[in-house]
Order: sequence, then C-alpha cells, then structure tokens
Amino acid sequence: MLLSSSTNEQRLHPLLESVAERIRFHRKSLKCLSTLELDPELRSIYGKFDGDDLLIINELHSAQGFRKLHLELASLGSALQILHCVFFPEPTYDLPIFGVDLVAGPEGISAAIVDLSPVSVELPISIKTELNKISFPPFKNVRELPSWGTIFSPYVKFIRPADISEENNFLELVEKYLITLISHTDNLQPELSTSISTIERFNGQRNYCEQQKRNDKTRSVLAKTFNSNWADRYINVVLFDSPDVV
Ligand code: BLA
Repeated sequence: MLLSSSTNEQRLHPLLESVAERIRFHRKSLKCLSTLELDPELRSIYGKFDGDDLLIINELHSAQGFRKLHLELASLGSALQILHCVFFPEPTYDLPIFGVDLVAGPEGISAAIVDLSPVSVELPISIKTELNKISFPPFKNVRELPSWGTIFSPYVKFIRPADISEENNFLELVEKYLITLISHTDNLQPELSTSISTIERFNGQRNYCEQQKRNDKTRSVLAKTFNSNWADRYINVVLFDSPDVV
C-alpha cells in the first residue's frame, strides 16, 4: 500500500501494511459498522517539515459496543512511520480496549505493542480464558513498559521484533487478540448507563486515555513535526478523547 497524497507517495513498512489490512478485515465483521465524522482537516493531514513530507491518515468508525474504532497510519518524514489503532468500547458493554502501536524507523520496527486492556479490575473471564489458550512465541527483545503502562493487562506484548519471523508472529498475535475481542461481542448485551459496572468502565476508560496522554514520545514527535498546540489538540480530540459522560 502507498500512503499517498496529491504530491507524495511513500511505501508503508510491510508489517504496518499487514497489520492495517488485518484490522480492516476483522473490523468489517463488527455489527452496525459505520463511519464517524471527523473534521476533514484532521482526517488527512499533510505537511512539510525540514523538506520532509508528513502525512497522517485517519480511519474512524463506530460499531455495536464500540464508541470509536480508530486506525491511524502516519509517515512523519522519511525516518518514521507509525500505525496506531485503538478500539474504544461503549462503557455500557463489558469490553476491554484493544490497542496496537507500531513505530518503524530507518533501522526497522523499534516498538510493537498490542494489548486488550481492562477498564475495570480485571478482563472479562471469557477473554482471559481465550488469551490463556494462546501459545505465546518467545520474542527475543521484550521491552520494558513505561511508568504509565500500568493501564495494560498482564497479556500485553511490547517488543522490538528481531527479524521477519518475529514480525509475522507479532502479526498473528494482533489477529488473535482481535478475534478474541470480536467473538466476545457476539450476543453481548449492554448494561444500564447508570449501573455501577458501567460507571466503573467509564472511569477505567477515562483513566486509560489520561495515562496514554503521559506518553511523551507521542507528544514530542507530533510537537516537533507540527507544533505543541496542534499536538495537544490532536492528542485530546483524535487520539485519546474521553468517553461522553454517562
Ligand atoms: C512509543 N510512540 C512510541 C514512540 C514513538 C511513538 C515515536 C517511541 C518508539 C520507541 O521507543 O521505539 C509515537 N505513537 C507515536 C505517535 C502516534 C502513536 C506519534 O500512536 C500517533 C500519532 N501508544 C499508543 C497506543 C499504545 C501505545 C494505542 O498510541 C498501546 C496500545 C504504546 N507507544 C506505546 C508505548 C511506547 C510507545 C508503551 C513506549 C514508550 C516508552 O518507552 O516510554
């Protein structure tokens, strides 16, 4: 796939391309999938920085059980490509947050992270049962989570892939996490917006967003590429907006 605009075309790293393709494929199986509105200025962002082309493309949908499905592909100059994806649930549904972040630089993928993150004390039992069945491949370079990483589940995988076979193993894990989440949505009924568990999940999702905003690496890349006001608005409105008050 080419990340393209009228004036530039850049080939996406193969792992980013494959992960995006699998996410789109599984996203199609969600019930009541529909496109979400987004200010056109924020949907496709094109710019230039120090002579380098900058491009961010956002895909935003909602579906039954999910207030926002966000897939973002970014090419920030010739040196950095990013795939960012978060499926934010409706707090009335007992669903975790699916998140993937892939950062590719001149030396290949430096960060690959995938998780189904809990929004209450623990992940739903049926999700834990499915994740326990996965035989996790032994990745060589497991990376240490930052201090704000307490939002992730015990099943989070944060690695720097050592070679193409580890990239493929990571792709398979992303797919397994997605399938686990999507099969859990089958026959799942919403709870009342005023129920204690809904309020707990609302607070859990808000906390997830607040902690993600502590990732200085995301902010500094965006602030350097655009500017700090723009970066803050983008992070607050597009990347990690909190759910509406229930
Ligand atoms: C790390 N995120 C990073 C890094 C960069 C970005 C440059 C450092 C890479 C490295 O250490 O090798 C940048 N990520 C971005 C940008 C966007 C983005 C600019 O998504 C969007 C425009 N981050 C997420 C999500 C998760 C996540 C959903 O957005 C997890 C599901 C995790 N990214 C994450 C973590 C790190 C990271 C844990 C490592 C942070 C650290 O080591 O301090």
